[in-house]
Amino acid sequence: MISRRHFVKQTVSAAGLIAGGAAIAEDATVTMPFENGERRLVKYPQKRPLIVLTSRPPQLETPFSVFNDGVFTPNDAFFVRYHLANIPLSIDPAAYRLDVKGLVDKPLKLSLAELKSQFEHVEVAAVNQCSGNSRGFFKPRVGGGQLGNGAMGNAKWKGVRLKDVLDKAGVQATAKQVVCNGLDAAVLPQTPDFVKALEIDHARDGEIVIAFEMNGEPLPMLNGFPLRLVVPGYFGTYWVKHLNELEVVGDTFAGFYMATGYRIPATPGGCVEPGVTPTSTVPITRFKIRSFLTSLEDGAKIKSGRETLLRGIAFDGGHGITEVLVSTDEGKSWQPARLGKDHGKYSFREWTLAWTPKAGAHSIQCRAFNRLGESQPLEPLWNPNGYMRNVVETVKVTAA
Ligand SMILES: Nc1nc2c(c(=O)[nH]1)N[C@H]1C(S)=C(S)[C@@H](COP(=O)(O)O)O[C@H]1N2
Ligand SMILES: [Mo]
Repeated sequence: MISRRHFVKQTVSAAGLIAGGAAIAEDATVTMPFENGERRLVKYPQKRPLIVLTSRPPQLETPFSVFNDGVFTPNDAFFVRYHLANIPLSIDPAAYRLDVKGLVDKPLKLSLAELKSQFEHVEVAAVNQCSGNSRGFFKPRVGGGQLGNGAMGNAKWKGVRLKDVLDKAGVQATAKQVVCNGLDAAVLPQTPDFVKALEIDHARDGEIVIAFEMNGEPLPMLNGFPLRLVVPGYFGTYWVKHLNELEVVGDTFAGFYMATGYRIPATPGGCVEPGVTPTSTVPITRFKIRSFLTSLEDGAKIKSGRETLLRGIAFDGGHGITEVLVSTDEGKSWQPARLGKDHGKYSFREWTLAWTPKAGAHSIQCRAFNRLGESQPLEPLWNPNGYMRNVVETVKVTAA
C-alpha cells in the first residue's frame, strides 16, 4: 500500500504533462452540515482545492458556492469520483485506442485522431451527477460516501456520437447491451473492475456522446482524459472515464456495478420506507428533478428591508425545467422565479427572484417542475443506498 502522501506526490509528478506542477494546500478544512462532516480541501492536478471524501481513490466534491458563480461548472472545480485506486496518472494520447468489439460486423480499434476525424462532432450541455450526491443528508443515515450537494456539475461536452461509432462497426441483430470499460483497474485481482452496460437502444439513440472536450478544453485527467462517455440525463455511474473498450453483447451484462452496485428498489420512485430492505431492485437510470438556492448559504445573515436577488439552479433527467417556485415563508406561499437562458434540457437552468426580507428568521425553499409536470417531494424519500435525493431543500437565513 502506498501512503496518501506518496500517492499525491506521484499524481503531481505525473502531472508534469497535465498541469504546471500543483501546490497542495493541506491546511484548509470545511464542515458539512451533517454528522462527521469535517473535510479537508486539497488541490489535485488541474483542480482548485476541492473537498476530499477519500484520497485513494480520489473522491472530490465541489464546494457548493461554485454553483452560484455560473450555470457551467469550471473544469478545475468539477467533482471527481473513482471506485478503484489504480487510476491512470498519465496517458500517451498517441498510443491510446478505443476498441469496439463483440457482436459487430467490423471490430474497430480507433486512435484519437481517427475518432476525431471520422465522425461528426457534437456538443451537449449536460449535468453529471453522482447517484449518491447529497447522501450525507439521508435520515436514517445510510452507508457509502457521506456526500454533500457537490457531487454534481454542469458542462458543455464535445465529442462524437456513440451511435455513429457503433454504426460504423455494424451492430448485429442479436445485440442486447453495450458493455463499457475504462483504463482504471483494481489494485487486487479479486476486486471487480468498474464496468457499465447500456441497453442497445439507449446506446444507439444518438444522444450519448464519447466526449474528448469539456467546456472547450481537453478533459481533465481526473474527469476521464482522453475520452469519456456522456450519458445525458443519466446518473454519473454510466459516464465511464478513460473509455477504451466497447463490447456489444447478446445478453444482460452481470458485472458487479450493474448486477449488485448502483441498483434502486423496484418500486415507483425507487424508494422504500426508511430501514426497509427492498425485495427486488433494478439498475439506477435517470436523475430525478432537483433545484437549489445557490446565492445564500444556510445560516447566512442578510440585510432586512433591502432587495436581494435570490438565485439558484434546477435540472431534471432530460424532460426540461418549465417552472421554479420559491417560498420564503416555510412553504405557506410560493412565487414563480424567473428562468435564465435555456442551454438545453440536460443542462442546469438558472433561476432568479427578487426578494425584500423583513427583519427576522426566514426559511427559503425552491421547487422545480418539468415538462411532464413532475416536481420535488416536500418530505425526503429514502432508499438503502442513499441515491437520488431530491427533496425540496430548506435554507435558513436571518435578516436584520
Ligand atoms: N473509469 C471510471 N469511470 C467512472 C467511474 C469510475 O470509477 N471509473 N465512476 C463513475 C461515477 S459513479 C461517477 S458519479 C462519474 C463521476 O464523474 P467525474 O469523476 O468526472 O465527476 O464517473 C463515472 N465514471
Ligand atoms: Mo457515482
